[in-house]
Amino acid sequence: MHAARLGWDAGWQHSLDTLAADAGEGVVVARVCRVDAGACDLMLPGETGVERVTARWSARLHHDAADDPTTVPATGDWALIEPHTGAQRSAPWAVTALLPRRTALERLGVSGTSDGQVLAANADVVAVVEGMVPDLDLGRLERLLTLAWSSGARPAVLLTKADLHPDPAEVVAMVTESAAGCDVIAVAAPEGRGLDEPRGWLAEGATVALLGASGVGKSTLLNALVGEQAMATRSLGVEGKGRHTTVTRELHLAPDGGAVLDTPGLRSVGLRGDEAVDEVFADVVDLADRCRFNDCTHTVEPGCAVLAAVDDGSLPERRLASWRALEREAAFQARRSDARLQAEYARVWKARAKAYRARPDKKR
Ligand SMILES: Nc1nc2c(ncn2[C@@H]2O[C@H](COP(=O)(O)OP(=O)(O)OP(=O)(O)O)[C@@H](O)[C@H]2O)c(=O)[nH]1
Ligand SMILES: [Mg+2]
Ligand SMILES: [Zn+2]
Repeated sequence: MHAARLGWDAGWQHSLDTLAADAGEGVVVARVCRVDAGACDLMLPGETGVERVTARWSARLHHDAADDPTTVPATGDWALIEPHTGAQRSAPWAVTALLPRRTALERLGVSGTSDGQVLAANADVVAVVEGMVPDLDLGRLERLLTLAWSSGARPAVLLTKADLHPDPAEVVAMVTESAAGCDVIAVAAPEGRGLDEPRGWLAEGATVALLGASGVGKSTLLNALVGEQAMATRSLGVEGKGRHTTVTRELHLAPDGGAVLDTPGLRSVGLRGDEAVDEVFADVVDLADRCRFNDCTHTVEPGCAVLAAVDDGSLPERRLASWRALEREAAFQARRSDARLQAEYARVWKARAKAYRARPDKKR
């Protein structure tokens, strides 16, 4: 069955049955593999293999997106599409609904509002990619890991360019301290080193999203994993700050199952406020639990276990500062965004499913 090739399983079938038990003829479910303004490319299981089609948003999707931009189809989404009435040749299909997401990798919207932007939908693994050279940025890694944990997917860290570093094992050991609870893997793309584990995730049918700054080697990894030049990578000699090689988020099928979702390097990744900062800093949170005072601010208090750990060198001061900064940012955004709006997220999905079932234009 070609649908399984795209990540379809019994859970998605159930979700489809719930949403569109009485969907009309001609309704097809397909997976979004690339998003442009107002339209997207999707992969759908066809007679002879996976077909690719283009679809525009239906009027209802446009309407919903005005209230909440996270409801716009994102790469990795499962979408219901229907033949476009008055078929435009450019896009003969219309996206009418999305299946509720299992996971969503989100960042604060670029406009600086509390609305999020979905970078990847329905990823099973979010791999934070960081280069061992020239400069491994631990603070950035912690920030991206926070998003990865909050997505609901399994987080992992891929440290690229291990072939250029004199002691990759040392880097892995250092990063492991900042990435409790997830695999930290050294990768050297030219030698094919470190690819067994990601290949294992793909073999299980997982969708793996690659997240990281520009130039760290995400598209190089994608190409190594899908075994072709699926995505252009930066050529030698054009290395430089501020240059992005990948500009779209794209989903690519791996040869033996699973899919890889490549993203453009992010310039800024603001937190939305509801992220799992504590997951990334479990070690600091553990220490804080052992402070003498419940409301310890870990600045001047006697009996502060956090400060004691910094003193004896077991907690790097940099990590404490990073935790503080991300906590502050998350708390600030949480206050800004209407807490009730967040809680209504699930309600909105439900209402949308109901509206879809009750739509007047339903074909019989
Ligand atoms: N030596 C070595 N070079 C690598 C490795 N991974 C990536 N590179 C090089 O790093 C440069 C940037 O790689 P890309 O894959 O284009 O980086 P990217 O993360 O996709 O960048 P954006 O698309 O701008 O976000 C290219 O010149 C790659 O050849 C690696 O493991 N070892
Ligand atoms: Mg790229
Ligand atoms: Zn304390």
